[in-house]
Amino acid sequence: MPEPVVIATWPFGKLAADTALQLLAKGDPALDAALAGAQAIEDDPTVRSVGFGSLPDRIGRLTLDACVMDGKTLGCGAVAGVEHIRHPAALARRVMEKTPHIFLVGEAAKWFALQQGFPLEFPYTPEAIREWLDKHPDRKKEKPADDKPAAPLTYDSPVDEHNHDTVTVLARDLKGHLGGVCTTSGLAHKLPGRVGDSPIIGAGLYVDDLAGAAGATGVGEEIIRIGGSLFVVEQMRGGKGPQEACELACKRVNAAAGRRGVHPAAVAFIALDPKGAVGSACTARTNFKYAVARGGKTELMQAKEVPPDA
Ligand code: SD4
Repeated sequence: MPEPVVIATWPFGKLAADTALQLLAKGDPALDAALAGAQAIEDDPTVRSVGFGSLPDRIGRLTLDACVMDGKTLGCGAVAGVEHIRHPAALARRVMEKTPHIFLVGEAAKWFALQQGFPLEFPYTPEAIREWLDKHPDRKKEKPADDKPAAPLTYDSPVDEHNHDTVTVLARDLKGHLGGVCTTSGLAHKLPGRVGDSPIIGAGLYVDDLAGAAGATGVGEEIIRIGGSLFVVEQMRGGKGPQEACELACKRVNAAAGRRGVHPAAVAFIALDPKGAVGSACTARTNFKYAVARGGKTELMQAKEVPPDA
């Protein structure tokens, strides 16, 4: 019988991996287990980049993105830019199961959530608001200095590249099927309306029982640019192992940055193949750690960095 395996991004992914492994051991399907793992992180208010308690965008609105994918059927669902919903990954799953579509966004995704019985919530925590205000000192003032109108929003200033801790959870169940979930609040201080890789099937996540599963974290623009997770899965379909597949994706990110004459952004990939082997790699100075759960225990691993000249 196939051994259950989970791989999840970042040290906080340990909770996701533990949670998912327990369910897999009872015989739950891979997607159910991955979703429960991801939801444990969405509910953790100390994680400021996923679900409840995340950091808002540039104008102070907290919007969430997520997607799910079932490796047996290639069923998938996604939501982006959703406000006031605590569990966007579960909502993405409803899109997969209850609609003929794959991707719902913004207000309409929220209406769908309400129609599906999800509660409307106010997922802001005092800690997240305080941290947000520290980056936006002008917003602390009751009125702008000298009564001048506040400066308008600019569209060119950088986002916070250091808050990039999406949780992606990939799981293999006792039947050998694969499932994956990716959920995030996106880059902190992002422009309103900005969507990263995380809810995009093929960018933040891709899962196919016949080839493997992959997920991404980091600066989503660079992951979308190379079609990151699908790229990793297609490498595995072509015979590469999960480790090499992730390293090749990082090389793609590096090469794409080189073509634009910029330094590669912080990006990381995780992968799980149909036999249960795992791999991970990241671009230089990303310092990416991930959790792997199997055989009743969960370990934190350090991903191999792929320098620009590799
Ligand atoms: C995004 N990839 O929205 C996400 C951000 C993130 O770890 O935190 N990734 O670009």
